[in-house]
Amino acid sequence: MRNATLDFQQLADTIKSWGKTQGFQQVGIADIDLSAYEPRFHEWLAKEFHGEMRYMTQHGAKRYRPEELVPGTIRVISLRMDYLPADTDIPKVLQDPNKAYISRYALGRDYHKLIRKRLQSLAEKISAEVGEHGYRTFADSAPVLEKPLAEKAGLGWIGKHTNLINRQAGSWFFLGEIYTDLPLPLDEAVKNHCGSCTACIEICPTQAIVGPYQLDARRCISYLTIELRESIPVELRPLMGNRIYGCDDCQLVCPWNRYAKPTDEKDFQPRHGLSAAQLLELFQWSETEFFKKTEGSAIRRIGYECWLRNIAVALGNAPQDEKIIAALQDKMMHESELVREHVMWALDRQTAWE
Ligand code: B12
Ligand code: SF4
Repeated sequence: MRNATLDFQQLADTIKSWGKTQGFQQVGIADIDLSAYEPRFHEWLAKEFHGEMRYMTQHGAKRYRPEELVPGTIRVISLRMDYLPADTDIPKVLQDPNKAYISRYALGRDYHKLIRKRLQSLAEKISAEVGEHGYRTFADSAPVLEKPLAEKAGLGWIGKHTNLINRQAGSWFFLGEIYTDLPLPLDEAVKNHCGSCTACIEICPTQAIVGPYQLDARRCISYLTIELRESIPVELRPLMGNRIYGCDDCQLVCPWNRYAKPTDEKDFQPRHGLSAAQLLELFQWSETEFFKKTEGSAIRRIGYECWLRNIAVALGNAPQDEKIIAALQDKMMHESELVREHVMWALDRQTAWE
């Protein structure tokens, strides 16, 4: 039974302070009307910007109608968790073509499980306070339009690079949600502060931001290195540089990230020296080593084949080097056709000068 004498304003304040004790930096509350975002979502799909991410086309209206995903939902509690580790010396790694750039969100433990566990604890605390209530927790784990919900909940605005930006915290954060049937008071959306800045659009190595607020995922290095399981389009490979897992360029250049604070979350700290590893060292990991060293990390999801594929592209982009040529030659007969094809491409680039 639900406690009939609830003060929902007080409950919302309490949930926000509990959210902080669970390691979230901000909590906001939105209603479930995403009708303003629905046509844009359809446009994005119609242009095929989702590429091979078929999961974006499935689930019908559930993605933009929360009450269809979880019947009874009337509010969404949206939460932000910052992930930027301190001292990872990003420019130094990005500018060293022999080093592997891994996007900063993926250096530590996989955020999906961690955030859902924290959300579950928070939801259980709410249950203990209010009695029975309907809820479900998400962290990039279901058809949920996380950025629009967070924008409505006042956590920030969707920037021109399409990530959510917060005036005090930049954009280096994850989002998570609790869908609930509690009639909590709503937070107000904040204004968009991108102004006339187009730095993210200009810096994108593959020109994936085809217009303000419009991302053609098929060109985005994050998609190419993480989501795509096939051959990387040849014309995009030279533009990827040394980015072997995800990409952060559009966030790095964003002026609002001057205000981002590094996380002290233990689980988000870099593991196995992945924040500045040598490409050659990672390329030489055996499959067993790959699975051992990526245990509990989001990187594991791409599998060993795509790991080698991505590093081969970066080695093809590195300056000519005998050691690189030897390492590539070593994998010319790899059992995976995908790996062989990217290794041959890289070898052609490495030996083009001879
Ligand atoms: C699919 C996906 C991707 C795809 C596509 C990205 C994208 N922009 O959609 C790829 C693989 C490329 C990707 C990359 C990354 N992702 Co991602 N991704 C998702 C996922 C699963 C769905 C996003 C989605 O719904 N896309 C659909 C399209 C239509 O959305 P959209 O491009 O944002 O378009 C909307 C708005 O821009 C707006 N809009 C469109 N046109 C216009 C025009 C105007 C004028 C206006 C005002 C608005 C507007 O309406 C659209 C509909 O809502 C979410 C998790 C989730 N369930 O939400 C994580 C998520 C968005 N990703 C996240 C992260 C961290 C990343 C990366 C930074 C990872 C990395 N370092 O490599 C990059 C960033 C790349 C980038 N510039 O966006 C975080 C973002 C956190 C934040 N601060 O915003 C999320 C929320 C995951 C999480 N739980 O934390 N991702
Ligand atoms: S993540 Fe990289 S490739 Fe993708 S839009 Fe941003 S700058 Fe471009």
